[in-house]
Amino acid sequence: MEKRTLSYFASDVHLGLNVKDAQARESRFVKFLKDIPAEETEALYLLGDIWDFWYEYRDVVPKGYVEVFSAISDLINAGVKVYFFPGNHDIWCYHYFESLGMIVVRDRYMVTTIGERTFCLAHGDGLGRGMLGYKFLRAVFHGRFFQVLMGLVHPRITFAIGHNWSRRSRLAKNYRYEFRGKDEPLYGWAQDFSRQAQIDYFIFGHYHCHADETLPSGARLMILNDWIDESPYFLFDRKSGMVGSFPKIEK
Ligand SMILES: [Mn+2]
Repeated sequence: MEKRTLSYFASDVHLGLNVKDAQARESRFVKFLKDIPAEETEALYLLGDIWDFWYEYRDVVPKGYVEVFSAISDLINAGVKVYFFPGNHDIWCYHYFESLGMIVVRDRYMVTTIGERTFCLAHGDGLGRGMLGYKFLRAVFHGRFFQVLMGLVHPRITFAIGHNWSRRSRLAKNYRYEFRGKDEPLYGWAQDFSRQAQIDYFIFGHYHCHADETLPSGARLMILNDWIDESPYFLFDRKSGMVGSFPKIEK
């Protein structure tokens, strides 16, 4: 009997974002990683925007986050699979995360079976109808041409642009999103998807709010909140199913 039965899901820690207590947020994330019981855990899914701005060059990576990388590395060495889904803030990772042993998922979403349940996992940006301007930008940012061009720019400029962009983001202005349920394009996307494929759980980040809805198909759509004010994660146990969200969220 496999003794690793736990899977953890977290997203949108936005490490490096200078909002509220950034250092305390990083410490909370390190504590979360260290508290994962490695011998009982099969996987940790980091569903995007773990960094507020990540840009790596072929031979140069952003400094800092030593404890984060060390905690992730400890989990990997203890046999936990650590998946990293680049979000819209940390898409510019190339080889560094893989070199640490993380499994980087570059597809828009990943379908996987854990125990007897099927999961569809993604950061969640650019899924659903509309958002054509956004999808275009996303394709440009992910494209080779843009990446080669950016690689020629001095880090001081790249990071100035990145941090300026992040200061202007809605998050920095303490904007709170309300998930609009069935009016949300993502909701429609998940509903359509689960008509073609048997999915038990959709888990996404990106929206910076908590949501937990049952779709007409019967699938459960769960959205992870960000780490600005708390340290949210979902936990699935092969033995007992979806244990739910932590900290407990009142509906
Ligand atoms: Mn985010």
